[in-house]
Amino acid sequence: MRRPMMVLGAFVATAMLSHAQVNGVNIPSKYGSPLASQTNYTGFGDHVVGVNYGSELNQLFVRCQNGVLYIGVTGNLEGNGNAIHFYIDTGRSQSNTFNLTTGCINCSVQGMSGVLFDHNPDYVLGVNRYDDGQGNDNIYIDLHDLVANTSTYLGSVAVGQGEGTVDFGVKAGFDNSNVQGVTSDPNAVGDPATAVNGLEVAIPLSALGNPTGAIRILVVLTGGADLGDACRGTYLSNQTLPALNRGDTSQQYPNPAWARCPNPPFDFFPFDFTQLPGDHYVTVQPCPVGPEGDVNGDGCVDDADLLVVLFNFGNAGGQGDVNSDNIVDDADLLIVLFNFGAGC
Ligand SMILES: [Ca+2]
Ligand SMILES: [Ca+2]
Ligand SMILES: [Ca+2]
Ligand SMILES: [Ca+2]
Repeated sequence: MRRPMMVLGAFVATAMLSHAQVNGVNIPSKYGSPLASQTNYTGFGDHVVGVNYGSELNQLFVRCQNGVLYIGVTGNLEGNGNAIHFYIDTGRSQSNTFNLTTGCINCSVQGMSGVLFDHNPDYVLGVNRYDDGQGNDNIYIDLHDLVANTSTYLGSVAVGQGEGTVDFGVKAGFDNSNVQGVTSDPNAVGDPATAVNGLEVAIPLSALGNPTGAIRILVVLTGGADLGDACRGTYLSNQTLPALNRGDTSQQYPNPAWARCPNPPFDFFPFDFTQLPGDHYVTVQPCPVGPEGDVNGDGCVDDADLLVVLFNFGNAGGQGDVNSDNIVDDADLLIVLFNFGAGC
C-alpha cells in the first residue's frame, strides 16, 4: 500500500505545480522558499489600502520546469510606467555592463546602459505597467539581448486578469492587490514574507538561447528614463532582489535615482553594484525539456505522467494534452505508454 500512496502524493504535488497559472496570485504556494527577500524600505511608495500608488519588491521565487524558467516576485507596480527588470546572465556575456542602442522600447532598460553589475547579464526581460485610468491597465513586456544589441516588444497582458501569453511563448500575469510586505519607513521595514501577490513570468529557455549552465538573475525596480540626457539615464529605485543592502542589512539605502548620475551616498558614475557588499544576483540551474510524454517535466516518463493523463482524461486540453490537440484522450495516453521509461 505504501508505494501507491507515495506515487499519488508525488502526483498531487507535481499536478499542483503544473496546473498553476502564471497569474501573480499566491506566488509562494507555487514555488516554495524564496531565493531572495527584501531588507530595504521602498523609496517608490508603499501600496496600502486606499491608495493607488506604490511600487515594491518583496521576495523573489524561481523554479525551472520542463524547459521553462518561472519567476515570481511578490510586490507592486504603480501604473505610471514604473518597471520591473529581470537581468539574466546565461553565460554568453563576458561583460558586467552593456550598451543598448536599440531606441526606445521600454526606455528604462536602455537607460540602464553603463550600469555595472555583479554578474554578466546577457538578457533583460522588462515589464512596465501603465494604467490610463480609463479601463486600460496593462503590463507591457519586452526582451532585450544585451550581446546582440536587440530589443523586442513581446506584447501586453491585462493587470489582474490572470495569465496571458505574449511572443516567444513567454507567459505573464500581474496582480497588484498586495498591501502587505515591506513599508516605506526605513526604521520599520516590515516583513516581506507577508506579501503573496505580484508579478509572475514564465520564460521558455529557448527564448534565452537554451542555456545549459547556471543562470544568474537580478531583479530591479525602476521609474522613467531620460535617454536624451547622457547623465540621467533611468530612475533606479532602492528596491532590488537580492536587496540593495544585501551585504549589510543594517544599512538602509535611498533610491539611487538617475542610474548614470552621482547621487550620494551612491556617488558612483555610473551606478555600480560591485561597489556594494554582497552579490546582487541569485543562481538557478536550467532544466531540460523532458522526453516526449514527460507530462510533469521531471525528465522521466513514468507512472506519474500516466496519472496526469488519466486524471485529466476527457478535458479540453490543458495538463495531460501531450499532443496539444485540445483534448486529453487515448492518443495522449498512447504517447505516454509508448515512451514509458524514457529518461528515467
Ligand atoms: Ca508594502
Ligand atoms: Ca555587489
Ligand atoms: Ca515525468
Ligand atoms: Ca491530446
